Amino acid sequence: MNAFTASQTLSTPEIQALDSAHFIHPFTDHGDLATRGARVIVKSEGIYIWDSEGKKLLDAMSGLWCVNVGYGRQALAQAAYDQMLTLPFYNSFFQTTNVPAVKLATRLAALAPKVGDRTFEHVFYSSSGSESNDSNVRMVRRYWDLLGQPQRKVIISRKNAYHGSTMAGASLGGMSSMHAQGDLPIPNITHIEQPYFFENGLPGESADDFGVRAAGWLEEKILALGADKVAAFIAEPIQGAGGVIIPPPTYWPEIQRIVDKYGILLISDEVICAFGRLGHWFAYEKFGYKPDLVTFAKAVTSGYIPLGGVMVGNRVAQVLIEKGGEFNHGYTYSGHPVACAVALANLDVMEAEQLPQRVRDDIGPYLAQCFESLARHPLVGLAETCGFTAGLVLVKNKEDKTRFAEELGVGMICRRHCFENGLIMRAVGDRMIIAPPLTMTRAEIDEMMVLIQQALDLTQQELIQKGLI
Ligand code: PXG
Repeated sequence: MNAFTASQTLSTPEIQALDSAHFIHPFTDHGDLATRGARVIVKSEGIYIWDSEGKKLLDAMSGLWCVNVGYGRQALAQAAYDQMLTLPFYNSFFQTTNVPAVKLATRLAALAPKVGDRTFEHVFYSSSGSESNDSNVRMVRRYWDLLGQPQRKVIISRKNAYHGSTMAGASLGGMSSMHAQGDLPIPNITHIEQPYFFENGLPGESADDFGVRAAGWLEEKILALGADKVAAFIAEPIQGAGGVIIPPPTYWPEIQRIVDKYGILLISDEVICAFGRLGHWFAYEKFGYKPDLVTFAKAVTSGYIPLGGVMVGNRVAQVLIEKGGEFNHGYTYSGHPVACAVALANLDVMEAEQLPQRVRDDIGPYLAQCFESLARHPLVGLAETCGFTAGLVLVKNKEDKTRFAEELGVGMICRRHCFENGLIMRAVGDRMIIAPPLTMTRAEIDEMMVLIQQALDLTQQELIQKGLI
């Protein structure tokens, strides 16, 4: 294909051919993509996106758990424009700082609630969730070195967790398909089983009992390793990419008891769960636990520009700052002024429209009610919500909850019907999940529910035609 000018209009097949020739996508089988051509997304507004063929889609995944304030917000674009003209970039390495980074750190410190004796007065910036979790590994190791316990190196995580895609992020994550490529995890990272009651609960066991038992796997692992070798435990408040896995209410209090007992650090990876998704600015508040480090990214700017970071709690900050000397870690874009300016505008919108409260008191409970009705669908074995995210499990037999064979790819069939019918919903195996913009009205939720219901009906029809149910 010849070179083209930036303003030249390209047809969809031309874009697809160039995409296939030059763009390596994340997590993509390119041989397969080349045969069908990538879907080209060209514009957006509110809760909708449009592809290059003019197809309108209701985006129930907020981009990728990002666009909490919805698409098309002038204030965020204006903040980026103004900041680019004033100071598009300067680093914060050599005893310099910039105004948006300072304002945002102050603002985030004010938004992160104090729990017990934990306060969050400090922020470390990166540009993504993955980088933030790499920083967490560096900070945790530095913390224990400074306290004279360098043997405390092991970080415990969970299977089916997602903590990013860099070497440390993918190692912390518990996705076996990622570990299988590239000799992961790196040393001193280990995983326990996830708190997934639907899959791992025993016959007759209550969800509450399961929650305590699942947290107990952490204590077993600590004892097997030797408590003096364990540096930290990292977990998502609810697992997002793993399929919106919501732990029973007894899980987090028991985890807190265990980390306290052995003095290990607790990292709450809130890349998906913070900024209103679960009805609070930060999700640890909802579950009432006391993290030492809180990872954030995505919705801090509603995805309008890359920004991530870590809220550093007082326990770690005191050691790093008071005993630390120079911490030899940081990124060119730590505290990027444009990203921080957009984040400030985004937080203004969230505050003005009270989005966390809206999720907690209005649209979250309404979504829960809608999902209760969805649970009656013959294909649905479980439907659950937490704040403004939800998951449902497609089952072959509703009575005994028999699952479909994995190779049938029933989740992907449902996802195809969603797309063809104008809805973006994500499939994680046979768990169908959503995390829509927090600006959705009740009428828009109703519209989404109709599309979900239709996709389930169409999936059911296809499975009947194929003789699979
Ligand atoms: N932690 C958590 C909890 C995440 O969800 C990351 C870290 C990594 O963030 P970055 O910005 O480096 O991508 C994430 C990212 C999915 C999906 O399919 C989810 C994520 C990323 C890509 C796909 O649900 N979450």
